[in-house]
Parts: sequence; C-alpha cells; structure tokens
Amino acid sequence: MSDAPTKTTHSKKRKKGRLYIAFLVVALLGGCLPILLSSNFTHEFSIIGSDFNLPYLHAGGSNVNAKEEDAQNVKEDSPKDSTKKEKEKRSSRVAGLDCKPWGGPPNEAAAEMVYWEDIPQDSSHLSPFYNPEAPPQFFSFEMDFAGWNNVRMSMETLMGIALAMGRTLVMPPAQEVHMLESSDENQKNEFSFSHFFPIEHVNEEFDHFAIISMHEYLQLFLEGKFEDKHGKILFPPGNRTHWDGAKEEDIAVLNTWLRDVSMRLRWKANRCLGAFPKSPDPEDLHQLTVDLENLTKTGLPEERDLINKKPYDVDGDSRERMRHHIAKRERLCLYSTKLQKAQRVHFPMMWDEEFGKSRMLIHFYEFLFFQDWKQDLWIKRFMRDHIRYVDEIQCAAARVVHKIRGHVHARTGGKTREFDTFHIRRGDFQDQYKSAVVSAEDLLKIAKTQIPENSTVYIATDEEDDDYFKLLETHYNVLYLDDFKHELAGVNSNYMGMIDQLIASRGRVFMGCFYSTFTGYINRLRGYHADAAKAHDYERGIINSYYYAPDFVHLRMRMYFPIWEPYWAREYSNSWRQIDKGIDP
Ligand SMILES: Nc1nc2c(ncn2[C@@H]2O[C@H](COP(=O)(O)OP(=O)(O)OP(=O)(O)O)[C@@H](O)[C@H]2O)c(=O)[nH]1
Ligand SMILES: *[C@@H]1O[C@H](CO)[C@@H](O)[C@H](O)[C@H]1NC(C)=O
Ligand SMILES: *[C@@H]1O[C@H](CO)[C@@H](O)[C@H](O)[C@H]1NC(C)=O
Ligand SMILES: *[C@@H]1O[C@H](CO)[C@@H](O)[C@H](O)[C@H]1NC(C)=O
Repeated sequence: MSDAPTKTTHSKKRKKGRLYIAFLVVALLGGCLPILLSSNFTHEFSIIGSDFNLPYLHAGGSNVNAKEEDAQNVKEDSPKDSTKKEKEKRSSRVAGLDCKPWGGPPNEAAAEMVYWEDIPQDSSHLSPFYNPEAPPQFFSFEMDFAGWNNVRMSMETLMGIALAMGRTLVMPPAQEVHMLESSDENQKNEFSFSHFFPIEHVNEEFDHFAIISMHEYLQLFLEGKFEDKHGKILFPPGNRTHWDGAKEEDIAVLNTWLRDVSMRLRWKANRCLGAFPKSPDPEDLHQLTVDLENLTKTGLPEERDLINKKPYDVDGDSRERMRHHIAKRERLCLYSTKLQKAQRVHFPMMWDEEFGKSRMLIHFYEFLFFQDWKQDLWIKRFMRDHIRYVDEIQCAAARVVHKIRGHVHARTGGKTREFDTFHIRRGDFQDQYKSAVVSAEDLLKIAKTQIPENSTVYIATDEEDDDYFKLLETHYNVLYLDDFKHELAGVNSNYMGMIDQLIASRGRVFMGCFYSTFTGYINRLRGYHADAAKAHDYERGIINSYYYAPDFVHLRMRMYFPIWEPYWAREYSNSWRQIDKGIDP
C-alpha cells in the first residue's frame, strides 16, 4: 500500500466539482494575525507577539547570536523570576471548558467533552536538549499539502520534534492549503491555525518552549542575529519579513532560502524511528544504536508476536519499549550530536521525483521514540492537553451531544442517555480504498453485531446520497449533523468535520473506517477519554470502538496492537495508554 502518493492524488481529485477553498494557516504571533476572518469568526485573539514571555526576547530581544563566544557572554535577566510571576498570572485558559461565551450548552453538560488536563508540572518540564544558558535554537518547517487531517498529523509530529529538541518552533507563514470545503460561496475561507487549536496559550503556559511566527523569526535575521559559517550575516530574501498570504511561488522562494540557511532534517518518517537519547551525553546516543542492533540481530519482532499480548510498560525499560515501537523500521533517525549543535534546523516538505521526497505523514507518537519514558509521556500529554480543538468547536459539538442525550432520554422513557456513533467514509474512498467501502446491507450486518436494533445512532459522514442510509434507518433511530441546524447556527461551515469528529467521539460504541485519518483521530480522542475514566481494560489501552470495514480489521481496537505499517491508517493506544503515569495526582 503506497500511502503518501495515494493520499495526494486523492485529495487533488476531490477538487473536481466542489468548491475548494484557500486556507490560510498559521499566522498567529508577532502581531501579524491576518485580518481576513469571515464574519462567522468573531472571537478575539490576544495578539501575543510583543508581550509574551519568550525567554530570550524578554531579556531585551538582543541575545540571539550564532557565535559561540558571544553565547558565553550572554547573560539573560533571569527568565526564572519573570516566569514565576507569569505562573501566578496563568489562568489556565486551556483547562476545562467554558461554553457560556459560545451559546452553551450548560457547563455541566459541556464537561463531558473535556479529555485534556491542566498539569502545572508539565509546563515547567524541559527537554534535556534545552539549555537556558545558551542562545535559543530554532526549528522551522513547511506545511503539508494534503487534507485537513493529514495537515494536522504532520503539524503534530513537527511540533513534537521541536519540543523534544528543546527548540523554539517557528510556524510557517499563512498560506494556501487545499483541504476544507465551504458550502457557502460567499463565505471567506481564510484563517489561521489558531482558529483550530489554542496554540497561543502554549507560550503563556510553558517556561521552556515557545512558538513564534515566521515574521518574528525573520525579524531576528533582519536584525543581524544570524551568520553563516563564514561569519557573513544572513538576511531574509529581499529583506522581506512578512510572508503571510504570499503567493505560492513566493513561499517557495522563502522555503528554498530556509533550507539553505538551516541544517536540513532529512528524516524519512516511514523508514526510521525518530530517536531521542535521554541526555546530550554521547554514551546515551550510543546506547540507542546498541539497543537497535541488538533488536535487529535477534530479529525484529513480527506483528503477530505482539498482538493481543501484554503491552509494554509505559515506564519500562527502553529496549522493551523499542521492541513494541520499531515495526519494520530498521534504522534510527537519531538526534545526533551534529543536529544538537545546529542553531537552526529546518524540515522541508517535498514530493518531487527529482529533488527527493520528504513528508511527515505519520502520527507523532509512531515516529518519536524516547529513551526516557518521562519525555515520551510529556510529549504525548502536550498533544492531548494543548493541541485540542478550540472552545468554539468543542462547545458546538457539546450542544449537539447534549441535545442527542436529551432526545435519547425522552425516547427511552428515562432509561438511558447513551447513543452509538459511526464515521462512514465514502466520498473519494470509493475510488481509493475499495475494501473500506461497503454496501448498505453489509453495513447493517456489522452494525447489528454491536448495536441493538432501534437504538439511537449518530452518523458522521461525507456521503451525500441519503438513499445509502435508508436501510439503516429502518433498523435504527438515525441522526446526522444536519439534524442540528439550530445548535449549529452561526458556526463556520469549515468547522463541521471537526464537530462531527467530536460528537462521534462520545458514542458508547463507535464504528469507523480503517484507512481514514478522520476516523483515526476519533479513536484517539476516545482513547484519551477512556484512559482518563479508567474505563474497562484501560490498562491495555482498549476502547469500545470497531471498524465496519474492511472485514479483517473489525476488532482491532478491541485488543492490544503494536504500532505497525501503514502508519497513517489507524491510531494506536500507544498515544493514550496510561499517559498520566508518573504525574502526581
Ligand atoms: N462533516 C464531515 N466531513 C467529513 C466526514 N468525513 C470526511 N469528511 C470531509 O472529507 C475530508 C477528508 O478528506 P481529505 O481532506 O482528503 O482527508 P483527511 O481529512 O485527511 O481524512 P481521510 O481522507 O479520511 O484520511 C475531511 O477533512 C472532511 O472535510 C464526516 O464524517 N463529516
Ligand atoms: C538587507 O538589509 C541589510 C542591512 O540593512 C543590507 O545591508 C542589505 O543590503 C539588505 N539586502 C537587501 C537585499 O536589500
Ligand atoms: C540484548 O537484548 C537481550 C534481550 O532483551 C538482553 O538480555 C541483552 O542484555 C541485550 N544486550 C545488550 C548488549 O544490550
Ligand atoms: C423503538 O424504541 C422506542 C423507544 O424506546 C419504542 O417506543 C418503540 O416501540 C421501539 N420500536 C420497536 C420496533 O421496537
């Protein structure tokens, strides 16, 4: 199964006959948030560029220098004093969920959406490669080019890499990405990444990790803070620092330049494990290679040797964790001493026969491997607690879930509030993944194995032909997003896929489609919920989910599975199982 090229073509294909929108991603800091928001996007963003507590900028903004001698002379005003104050100020804005500003539901009802946590000790935790005494190091990257869930996956992985490296993350400029479709031609469809995830709070909450905009980064170049290896000062192309909304060919100029002035990260996500030693000590690096050699010498485990066996201990020996993680990748992409020393590292996004292929179509936890289990769980919690859909999306989904529960309660004479959910992916899958597309008869057959007749079933789907569901509707009380127009009035139509995901994540039973990253994310959210609730069999990472297709994967979420190829096709309990281990309650 060749993954990435297929994904690219299928998302290109979808352009046909549908309104494809320009999608501006990621321009949140540095006071350069584009004022291009549609009238549906009415919420205010705090512009953080000048006042957030980026340790080095805080110390006067002039401490960045590529020269090592200068590095030794840099004395920062203790960032610690200021972060202590910051901490007191922290309002934990990512914690909990307050739906009052978003038109409900009541917060008691909204609470069930919350799987994320506010863990103060995570905010002060740091990567072993972060050195507060040295000049900051940077990590920049280019946007993925496929559908929304692919963009999210790639972004999570690259964020995880920056966090693991202890580098300041530089967001790419706002640019067009083809992915979502608007049903309303009059609706403006340009927005920034912060419309989906509350990433601006990361800077408020973290002491040793910061996210800056490309504009801020280039400003540092313009100020002469960086030199090449011959001591020549590096300037941005044309001395331009504002690239938000730039034309595709201009963005290409910027990207080419970034590749030239940074150390390129040449990691191939599907071929190696992104491996991080527990410290900069070369001995630890060496140990990782020894461990891998040892594993390959004795023969990499087969998938069937691990399926449904005892899972590894999340706080266990790193060799055992590697055994469950390595799959068929026989190489490590090590955070080598050379990479550790580079001040600027850049990940290019290329899909080009001539210039090479470089893409991160993988889930972050499948790619990243940590010798130190605490780093591993810290980064997993970062994704759970910070990279979650914004309140507006959460609350819209919460209103629908609240309505469904009320409806079920009334319908069953007060017996239950539970409902079951599906994600039925058809659309372009009918050409691409035939085995994952089933007839209405087969769908009903598989539904009946887990869901009693006449239950209330919520279906998230991209199928536009209502006839397909007629059969299911004769056996179940079926609901769709379209049935909740009142709850969704005024919500941007580009949020609908994400709202569908969140609603589906709340089903008692969930049935999804293998190969769909949209389904995959629903399962991850269910995993977070199940782990937090210590649901039945949570120690093994089991969730109450099934695949309706293809046949042979029906029960795969019901047992322990090691990470395996194709990496994008599903999500694994590796991302949620016992991720709070080691955190004081
Ligand atoms: N509202 C809604 N939209 C859906 C649903 N399933 C698919 N879609 C839409 O179709 C898109 C999927 O097509 P792509 O953008 O090519 O891919 P993707 O988002 O990476 O997801 P997969 O192709 O499923 O892996 C989603 O992003 C949604 O916009 C659904 O259940 N509800
Ligand atoms: C960019 O600015 C620097 C410093 O002001 C100047 O020396 C350089 O010539 C400029 N480069 C371009 C292309 O304008
Ligand atoms: C190799 O792996 C085996 C089994 O896990 C272990 O007992 C042995 O100590 C390892 N050897 C080295 C050199 O790490
Ligand atoms: C379906 O369930 C509803 C509510 O529980 C009930 O009133 C109705 O009789 C049921 N229909 C069948 C065919 O079981």
